[in-house]
Amino acid sequence: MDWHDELSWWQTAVVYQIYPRSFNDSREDTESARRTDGEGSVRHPAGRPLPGDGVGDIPGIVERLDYLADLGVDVVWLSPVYDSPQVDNGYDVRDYRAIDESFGTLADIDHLVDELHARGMRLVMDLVVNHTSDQHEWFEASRRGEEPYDDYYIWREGHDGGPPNNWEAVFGGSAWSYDETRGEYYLSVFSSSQPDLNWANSRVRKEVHDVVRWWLDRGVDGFRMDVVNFISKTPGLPDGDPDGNVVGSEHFIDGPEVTAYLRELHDAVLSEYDAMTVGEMPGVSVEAARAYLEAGLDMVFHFDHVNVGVGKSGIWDVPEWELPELKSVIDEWQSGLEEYWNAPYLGNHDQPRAVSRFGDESFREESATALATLLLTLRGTPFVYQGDELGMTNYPFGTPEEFRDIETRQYVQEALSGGERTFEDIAPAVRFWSRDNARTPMQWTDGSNAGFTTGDPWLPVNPNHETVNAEAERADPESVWHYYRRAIALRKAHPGLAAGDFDHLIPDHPSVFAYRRDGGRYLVACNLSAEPATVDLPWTWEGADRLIGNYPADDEGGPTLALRPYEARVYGAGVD
Ligand code: TEU
Repeated sequence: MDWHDELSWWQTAVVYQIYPRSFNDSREDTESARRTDGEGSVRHPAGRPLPGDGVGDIPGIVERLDYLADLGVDVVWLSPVYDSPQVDNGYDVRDYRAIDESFGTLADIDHLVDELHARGMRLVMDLVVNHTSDQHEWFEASRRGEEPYDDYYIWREGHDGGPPNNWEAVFGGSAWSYDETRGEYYLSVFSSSQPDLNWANSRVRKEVHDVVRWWLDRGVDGFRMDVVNFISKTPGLPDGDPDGNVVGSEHFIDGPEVTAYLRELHDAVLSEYDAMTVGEMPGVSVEAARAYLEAGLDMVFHFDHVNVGVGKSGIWDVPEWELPELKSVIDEWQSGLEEYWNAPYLGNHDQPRAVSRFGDESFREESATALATLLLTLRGTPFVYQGDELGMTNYPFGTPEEFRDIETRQYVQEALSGGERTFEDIAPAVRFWSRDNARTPMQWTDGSNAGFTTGDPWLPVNPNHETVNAEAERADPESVWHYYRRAIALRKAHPGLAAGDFDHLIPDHPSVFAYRRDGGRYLVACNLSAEPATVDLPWTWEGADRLIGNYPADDEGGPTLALRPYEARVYGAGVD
């Protein structure tokens, strides 16, 4: 069967996520430009370029497109670049039709689309429409009670001198904030500067449809939809289970109208375009995911694998987990969406670095490449997070002041507010989980600020950029970068790896993740531990070829494989 005829462009694609703030800074710091020349015009002191502003930007992305084309990725997903006060680094949108000045202009994004398309690549934007910024003009009008905006957000009277119900925000504290101007509480399930839109209001839904159409007409190729399973709330907003992890979340996750809203968005707008959609869905189950895919979404990001080992108290404990748990979660999703499509990922801008989370920093290259093998041989469309192709790791954070992320800062403040705990008590979990780990600047070179900026980077650069950087890795054929490149090329050459079925082997094995793909045409075996492991695998070894491996080949393979620490191999039988 010729898979190419069957699959849509986004099914054979490899997506690369860019966190624009941390990718590449190409723009001058206008403040320091003014400082250098008291007259306000720009002058280059003694032939030196002006320092960058320390924040990545869209022209900086354009500068690196050949790097991405060379890596072999097909689609770029940009975390939000819309106009925003940046309280949550752009996940708080002030204007959906404007670009934040720290990132560039609409002309810059048009140029980015053109340059991507010229290379046969596509652009997926982040659509953040569960909430807006509290500085969005809709919210400003809403808090003044102006029609029709008065009902664009979720406003309620207080209850017994407190908030309307017991719901908590994902970033801590009550999900309600009192607004003096309006004299009512508004709902915000992330931070108080991110008020939730009232999707029950058809005008709000129409506004979102218009935004989506506006961007598609501008030439973008799809959307990653931020927390899009949060848009429907239980009518009447009843109290949540007080023992819940995030109290009330059962009333704002996978709510009663959510699939209807997504179906409506699909039918009204998306169905007219050849666009790709992926919904980010904390707390989603396989069964709920099927309903979302039936409602017209192309893919869903679930959280079950990134939450392996996360206990009842949420993410602020260092997770303890065993490999069979991770394997079983991945199997559950691979098998459970057999009739649909998956969106595998191991890292993003909210998660620890994949090597630090699922691998081992002392086997950095081995574990980064083993994880690459896993990511790129699962069924679905894989999402590679920027820097993972270099094997970037968590940052050695020290004091609480070093963190920038609103989620981390709010947690630290809340945890220390009782006076019972010190920062050292919570530091291991904070250092492990902080979203800032994934947000340190991309490591381009071993030079100053890893070549990310000529100014002061908004977050410090990981000191390991001296060895972990794109320039050094591109010059070394044995590097993590080259392995990613080969694994991406392998996947492209074998669409059966993208679309064929997934058959889990040895599920109880404590250290080896092994599976067959595509009716047994492929065998993948990854030792995800620091100890050697020997396994017998049921597979057609006759005429089998080793397609890729992250160690030098030293045996012919099968049925008994002796795998070294974090060794990964892929075999094919009867494939070209
Ligand atoms: O993330 C949703 C989400 O659930 C995260 O808050 C996640 O659970 C947490 O960060 C884990 O530490 C999306 C965006 O990806 C995130 O960057 C935003 O902060 C959030 O929505 C609000 O828009």
